[in-house]
Amino acid sequence: MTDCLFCRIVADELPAEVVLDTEHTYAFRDISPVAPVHVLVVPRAHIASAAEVTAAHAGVLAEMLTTAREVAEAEGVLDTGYRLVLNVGEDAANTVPHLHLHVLGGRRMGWPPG
Ligand code: DGP
Repeated sequence: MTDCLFCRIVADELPAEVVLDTEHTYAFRDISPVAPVHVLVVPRAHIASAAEVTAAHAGVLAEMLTTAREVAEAEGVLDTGYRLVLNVGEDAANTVPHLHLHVLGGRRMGWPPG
């Protein structure tokens, strides 16, 4: 989708600090980090949100999780732990309509989230 922010980042039309680049996913640093490690993992192909996911997306979803693990390892938080967040819809403060997994780490996080 040419008017989608994250599609444009994946297509290298907009700059981003890329952390990992795999066959079906792309990982780059969040522009407004809320933790020392804050990386977004997105599918290269446009999926609007987690609410749009179907069984046909199983492969790319699994790859998002393995990419997240590789990000955690590369960023040095695999052993200390990391949080994976998918925001869906307005109440969850979802702002970008392209599926993205937040990989957060490097500090102790509370539960439940605020
Ligand atoms: P969400 O609230 O789950 O929709 O998160 C969207 C995230 O995307 C938010 O943490 C900020 C980040 N973001 C928004 N615009 C850009 C951008 O242009 N570049 C990068 N790297 N991150 C962005």
